[in-house]
Amino acid sequence: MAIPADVRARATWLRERLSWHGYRYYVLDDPEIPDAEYDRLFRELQELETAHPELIAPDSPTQRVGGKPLEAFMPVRHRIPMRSIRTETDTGPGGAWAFDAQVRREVGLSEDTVPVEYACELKFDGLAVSLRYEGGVLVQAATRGDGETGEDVTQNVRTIQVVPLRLQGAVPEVLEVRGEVYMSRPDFERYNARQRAAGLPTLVNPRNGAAGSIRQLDPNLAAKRPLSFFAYGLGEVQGWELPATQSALLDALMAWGLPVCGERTVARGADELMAFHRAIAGKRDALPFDIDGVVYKVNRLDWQQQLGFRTREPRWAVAHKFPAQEELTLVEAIEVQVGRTGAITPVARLRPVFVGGVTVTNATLHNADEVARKDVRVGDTVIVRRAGDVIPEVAGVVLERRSLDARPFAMPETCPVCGSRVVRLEGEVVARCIGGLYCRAQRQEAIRHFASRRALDIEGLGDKLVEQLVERDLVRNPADLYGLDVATLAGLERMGAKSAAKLVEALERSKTTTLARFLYALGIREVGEATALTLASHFGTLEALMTAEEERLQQAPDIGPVVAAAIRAFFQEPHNQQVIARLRAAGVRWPETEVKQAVEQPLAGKTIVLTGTLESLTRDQASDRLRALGAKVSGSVSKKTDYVVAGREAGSKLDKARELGVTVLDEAELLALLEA
Ligand code: I6G
Repeated sequence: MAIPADVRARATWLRERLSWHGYRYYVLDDPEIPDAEYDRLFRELQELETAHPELIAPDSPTQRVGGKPLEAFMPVRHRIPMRSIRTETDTGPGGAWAFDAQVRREVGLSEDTVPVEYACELKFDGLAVSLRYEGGVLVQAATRGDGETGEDVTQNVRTIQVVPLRLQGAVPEVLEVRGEVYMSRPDFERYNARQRAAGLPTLVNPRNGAAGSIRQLDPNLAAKRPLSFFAYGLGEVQGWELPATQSALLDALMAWGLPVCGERTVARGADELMAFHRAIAGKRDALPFDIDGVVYKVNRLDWQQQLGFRTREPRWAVAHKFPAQEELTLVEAIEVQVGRTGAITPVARLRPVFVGGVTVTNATLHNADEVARKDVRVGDTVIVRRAGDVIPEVAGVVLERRSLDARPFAMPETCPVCGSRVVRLEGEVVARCIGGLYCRAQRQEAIRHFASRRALDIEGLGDKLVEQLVERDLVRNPADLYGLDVATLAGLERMGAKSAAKLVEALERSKTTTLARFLYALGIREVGEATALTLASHFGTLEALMTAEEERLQQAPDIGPVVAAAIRAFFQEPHNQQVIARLRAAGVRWPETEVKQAVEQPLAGKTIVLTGTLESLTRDQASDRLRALGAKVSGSVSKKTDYVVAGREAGSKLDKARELGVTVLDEAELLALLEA
């Protein structure tokens, strides 16, 4: 039966709109319509295609996942070989100078002529692929393989949302786009957290995540591991005249709707190459994906052609490395730490190793299941990974290096600190010491948490001091802190009269706080910073919260039965009630005006990012005050950010704000906003 013309037209319109909105959402991170509207259009197209299967086109957004599992990947011969790029391992300026000198020599430039122009890009830590578009439609995706022949991974690459199934605008007849498939760090962390919770194997690093997913024979499984893609070059092209430069080529790729990384620039001469290297090294931890260096390419394509190739590598490009984010080291011991809630966490004590810019000596192993799953043993050689702001991790064990006397870990049956029993409740992955506040480690952690920067922020009350205070039984709970005097403190190790006096002042200062910080500081199970904020603004007063029944607690946003039960149990405990009463009697207080309904909050709905150093208040203080006025304070800049507040030495976040056209405020403007 012929498909009515209006149905066909509607399907075409829906496909185009969905492709456009997918591009806005995934590539530009700047959606034009709400998710619910996108979902509605998507469902409408799915329904039309189900009713009229003839309407289904390979570039339909409904067709990203759906292929059958493959028996094997078919070989794909690259019409133009996929080269790898030479790596410069000298991570200092020598790397940039050597490359510039080689290029100048080979293009025949003398010392005193103008500097060579380079396109500077990032060296993504992923998997190289080639995407072939014919008539603007994605027809094939292949891995690099040996450079001459790769594997056909079209089904899996189609599941990557940022890869357009159809290019936008006037496109060449044939366009092969070369680039890198990668897994973002947040996606990697989320994936591993889910796997850990389900007791399943974790990924060693995002690169393995990307490679494993691309080489997955079942595209439905591949789609479950979210991947991304950046385009950086071309293979075969028909029906398009190349522009004059690499940077213009990248602009053209972007105009066709392909994702090109925004962290790129054009540099002139070796010093500017090095400046790019330094700038990116400084931002590396803040990027949402792993890179292992930067790439310099001679910008003029005619010079690239003239320079040609040295065996397999282009002479016109080089990857200038950064220090590694993964290294090998030895597990010298596996010990356990007792946390604030009694959770017993195995920790690997490592032979010191420099990785990701710091010397790492410890890495958490999370819990006994994780140790068993990774099969980490004392004496093993392990891969340590430290990337981004994430704490160092044992990513995996090098089994070939295992010696016969490597010793497996066993969870202790009693707490190494207080000797109480260690139990693991059904359904929990964590083993806990049942000692409660009898356990010195738990007391210590509770005090440390209470004094921490984001809680009552007691300056000068460091870990060693807390340890002494608890060990000497001077402090058993947070309220005892406010009974300390200069004479007692001055008698402690490494404390003079001056630092003792300073600490007493800091204790005094800490008494003026916010209800949200106070709630967070109490260390109630399940109540982190965000929940504390919700509770403070929902209940308004501590008394209202302390007397609320579970049902009433669950009326607050995002408070479910588990959290409600934990809060209720905490406040019903007489010991906790006493500590709270003593804290209040000692003078711990917060402004009653802190709590306002959303309508009265002048910054409700605004997202604000703070960057750089502020002169008149700390970033935490600024965040508190902004939140109290209803703003959401975020750590990263996107198109959805309303303001970026830039203090002294603001870095990449300020650059990103300017790039995205987000309003930037200086400190004076921030203060005006807070006062208003
Ligand atoms: O492996 C690579 C990573 C990044 C590249 C590359 C790149 O540009 C940003 N560019 C080329 C030309 C090649 N490999 C061969």
